[in-house]
Amino acid sequence: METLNLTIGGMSCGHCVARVSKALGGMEGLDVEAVRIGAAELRYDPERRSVDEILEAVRDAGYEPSVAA
Ligand SMILES: [Cu+2]
Repeated sequence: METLNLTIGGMSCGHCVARVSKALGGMEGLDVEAVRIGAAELRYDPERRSVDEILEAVRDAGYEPSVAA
């Protein structure tokens, strides 16, 4: 598993945290370590999941993710 830290624009409250958690929580090959307002800490299996797919899921939930440095 690889670690992936995201910064996520557009999150402002607990509902946003719940939406992002839900969007990511159902994905195979992805473990959600933590979601906070504006950030998420994830672990993913690069053989089953791409970073682009993960970013896409967050975008589909209505937010603006980017990979943290
Ligand atoms: Cu919110």
